[in-house]
Amino acid sequence: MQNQLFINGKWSPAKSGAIFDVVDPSNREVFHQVARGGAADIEAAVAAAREAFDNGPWPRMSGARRAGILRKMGDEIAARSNELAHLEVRDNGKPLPEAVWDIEDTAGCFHFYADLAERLDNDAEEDIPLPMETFTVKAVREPVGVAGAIIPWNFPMLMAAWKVAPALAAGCTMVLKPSELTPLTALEYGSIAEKAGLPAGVLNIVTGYGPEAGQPLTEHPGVDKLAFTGSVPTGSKIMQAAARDIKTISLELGGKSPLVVFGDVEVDEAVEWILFGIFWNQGEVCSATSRVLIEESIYPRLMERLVEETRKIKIGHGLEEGVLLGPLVSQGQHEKVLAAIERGKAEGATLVTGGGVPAGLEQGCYVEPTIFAEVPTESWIWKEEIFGPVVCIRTFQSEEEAVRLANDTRFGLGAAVMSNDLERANRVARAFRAGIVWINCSQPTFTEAPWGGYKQSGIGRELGEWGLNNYLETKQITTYDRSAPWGWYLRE
Ligand code: TXE
Repeated sequence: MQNQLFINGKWSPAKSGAIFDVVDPSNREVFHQVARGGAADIEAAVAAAREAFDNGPWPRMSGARRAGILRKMGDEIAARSNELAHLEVRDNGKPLPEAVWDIEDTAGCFHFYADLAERLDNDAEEDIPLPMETFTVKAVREPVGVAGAIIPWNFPMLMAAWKVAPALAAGCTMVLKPSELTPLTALEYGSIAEKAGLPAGVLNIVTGYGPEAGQPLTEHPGVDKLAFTGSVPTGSKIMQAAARDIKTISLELGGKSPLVVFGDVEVDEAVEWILFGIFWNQGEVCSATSRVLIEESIYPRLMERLVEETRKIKIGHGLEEGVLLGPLVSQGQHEKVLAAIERGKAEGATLVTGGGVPAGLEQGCYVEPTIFAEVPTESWIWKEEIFGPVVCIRTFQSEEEAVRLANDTRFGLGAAVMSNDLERANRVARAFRAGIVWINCSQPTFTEAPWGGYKQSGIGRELGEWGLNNYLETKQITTYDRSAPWGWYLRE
């Protein structure tokens, strides 16, 4: 387990010498300590990234050569998947099979962007057709410069990959600041980069707290682009910091995503996706379908099965066989989710099941899978992101009412609809004001497809070609055909 900062290809303690604790959420015990980076470390990391961008080989080498190194990084992640998944369970709490998915997706993300880096050798220049022959114009795509990436704790290694892989593919250099709650797998990128032969200074990693390490990164004039995944209030601060120097930004923020279930679906099919939509990764998922709208005709039967299956969910340590719900990431998140449950009760929502700390698991940050029904639309729990295993349910009578309730939110990240009538499902999918829409499922995510939100859920799209474009500038190069007549001032 690494515990130092990775700057300019070297491991070093924080300049202040400070460290912070890494806590296992399954028992609240400190099991490691890492460097507590601050403004001086960010200064060194940005200087290294700046030098690597302005004078180093990385932005200047062919896409194919960058692809070779990205592929090696992906291969190394895949080769270490078991060890990295175990580290993720210890740091974040999630069940091992879900951590294994994360690491497989992380390796896949590096392989995907390796292919796109290679394609850039042909795609980076495009001739723009003009209605005249006096000029020829090319659009040329170039790396945006030094990227600052600030990532959250819910998918620590994967959320970093969504930024590191496309940024490196584009030819950017970067400074990565992981969440203080889950710094361990992010630090492993340092040794992965070393092994793959990534030039020094291209990827720098500074662990530390948001205000101490994150903020100086967002405010640094040497950073050209900021990429952030996290909460809306922090996203807003990052946007303000970016505004001062007109940095490009991409933001992936929170959500309160709806899942609309029409009465014509099989009850058990709906139960499966409702459960997966809110309880995988302990509900600590930005796109979790945390508001479920059920057509009245199917409601009693569906609720009965939903409650029955929810009560069967095995809660426990992420390494225990068969566990589907691990502890929440931290003491703070645990308190936040339990407080939200109390608030829901006080606001008049009906607590159908769960709502507390599971018996026998008091030593960790565990919360029972919780269902609220008849949740008032004006209540806090209906409107705000809880980011835990808590689902809010209401009924609806018509398609129009379902769409109106689904869209009545300041967020717009995900939305899902289930119906046997695909025409209706597609109509509703298009009526949703959200960036990611699922039909007859909830949550499946693909490296190839665009990911991001409408409204307060963010700005820009990650993954796929969109993710690469986040890290590219477009330059226009216009060439004058000197044999053609011109002369504005120097006329004959
Ligand atoms: O988020 P923050 P927190 C939501 C979720 C959760 C809530 C709070 O509802 O309960 O946010 O979680 C860094 N300048 N999501 O406090 O603050 C911080 O160090 C620069 C949704 O963990 O957004 C961390 O690396 N950086 C989400 C990152 O921002 C700053 C995932 C995220 O932390 C900073 C996580 C500052 N001033 C939480 N302050 C999603 N969309 O997936 C903090 N940071």
